[in-house]
Amino acid sequence: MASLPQPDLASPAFLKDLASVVGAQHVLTAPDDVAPFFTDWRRVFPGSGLAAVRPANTEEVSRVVALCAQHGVAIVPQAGNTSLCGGSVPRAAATGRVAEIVLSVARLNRIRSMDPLNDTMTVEAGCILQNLQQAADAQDRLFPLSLAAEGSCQVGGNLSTNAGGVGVLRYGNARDLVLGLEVVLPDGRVWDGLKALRKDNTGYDLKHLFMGAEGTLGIITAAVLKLFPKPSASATAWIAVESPQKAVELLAALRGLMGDRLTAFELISRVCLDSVIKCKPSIPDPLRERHPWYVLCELTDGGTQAALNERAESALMECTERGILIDVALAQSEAQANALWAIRETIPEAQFTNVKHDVSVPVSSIPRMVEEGMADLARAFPGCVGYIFGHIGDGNLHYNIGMGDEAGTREFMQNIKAVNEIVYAVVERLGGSISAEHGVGQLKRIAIKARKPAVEIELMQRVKDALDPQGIMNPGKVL
Ligand code: FAD
Ligand code: 2HG
Ligand code: ZN
Repeated sequence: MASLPQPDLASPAFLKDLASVVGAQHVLTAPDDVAPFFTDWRRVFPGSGLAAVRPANTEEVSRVVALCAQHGVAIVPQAGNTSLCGGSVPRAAATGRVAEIVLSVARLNRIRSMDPLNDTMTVEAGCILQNLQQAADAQDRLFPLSLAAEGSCQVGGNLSTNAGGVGVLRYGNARDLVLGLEVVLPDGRVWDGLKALRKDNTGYDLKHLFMGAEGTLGIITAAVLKLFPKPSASATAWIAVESPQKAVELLAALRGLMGDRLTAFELISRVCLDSVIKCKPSIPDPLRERHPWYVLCELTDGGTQAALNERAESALMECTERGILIDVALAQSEAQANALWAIRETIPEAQFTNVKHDVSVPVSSIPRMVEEGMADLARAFPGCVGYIFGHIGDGNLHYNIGMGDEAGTREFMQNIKAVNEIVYAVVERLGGSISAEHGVGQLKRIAIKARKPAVEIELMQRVKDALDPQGIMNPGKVL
């Protein structure tokens, strides 16, 4: 295992050298300036470090990394800083003797090229996801990665976490949307792998090492992303179901009836809807009656809106007749569809405080995950509440646990380890994963070590040591 570097801590010469590369105004050290870079989105992993450094381009990233390698200073790559597992911030000073900087890629925010005929765009790591969706749209194309943080997360972070989101069912995870990468390696060299090819079998597919590596192997500075035809019609439905079992049956039925048109399929529990309405009282309940579970579903197609509406209505009617769903509201306008999606996108904000999990199990095991997990939790913590929702089309549940009120939940959070153990045990029993999309970061590194086969951890460590022998890339994350 690589030993952590012995840095010449906060050497003024080092900071001066950094300033000579990126400009003094882009080496932030004042407490107020660094605070947004050293604290995570949920403010549960406060960290500390030498500086936040903001290079403007790949060459500057390369020179900053080379300087860090020379001085033995660790680097925390950061994009939009929306990580939910403490991956994007330095660790607390208490954890060590390691000097760390945050290297923000936010200024690498150019779209280098668009090639609509090749259905690709080459973009820099600091581009905000929503800006990329809009740029694709302007070319009459779709970039399908979509998540509630899209207004602030950046594509370098999306690729480094292999983000999921609401379009995975049809378009895959972030790594499925990439053809090529440019990466600054831990010694400062640049790997130009910006190929825009759909077929290239010339050896190991190295780009996949860096995607999902959470900044532990190098810094992604640019990527060639895949574009897709822009759907001309979309139908959004808010559907009440009796149970997660019925939701899974509905998924199978709609896939059968609608095929690939089924683009998003999100489970939302009633307690989640209640928490959203509490957080934003202007949000209306889409259906008149209360129901225990809902599915937010989106269908997209290339034909006319009328043709898709007709298909969607007939499929939903059939599911009602077959007793799979209880009630449904089909959006009649874009504004209504947006209002339904606003409910879904508000959930993370409404669920700011609780014990979060982003687990996955085979889709067929979703009902058992909900029932058995909640039964085990209720035995250990009577009165606990499952704020359960998520991307069940991908077998991915956000299995967030709290008490009925904020004060109780805050106290309950002291049991985080015991709660995790219970949830992870059910996940393991069902052949699942303890992190389907948010990644490992600081939060789950001990947990994955205990759960993955020893040989898998050893292979991961060997890859890490081969690429980052000094151990300067995002230490204390993932491994
Ligand atoms: P950051 O948080 O800055 O970084 C994430 C990780 O990547 C860190 O380990 C960091 O060190 C590393 N990293 C960042 N940039 C680089 C780079 N250029 N090179 C190498 N490593 C780098 N995630 C999902 O998968 N699906 C969701 O639906 C989803 N919804 C979310 C909703 C909200 C409201 C929030 C706050 C988060 C959500 N997330 C979701 C988690 C998070 O947004 C995603 O993981 C996102 O992809 C992170 O992007 P970011 O730009 O914020 O990266
Ligand atoms: C989502 O799907 C995110 O909205 C966040 O992955 C999940 O807040 C959460 O628990
Ligand atoms: Zn999610």
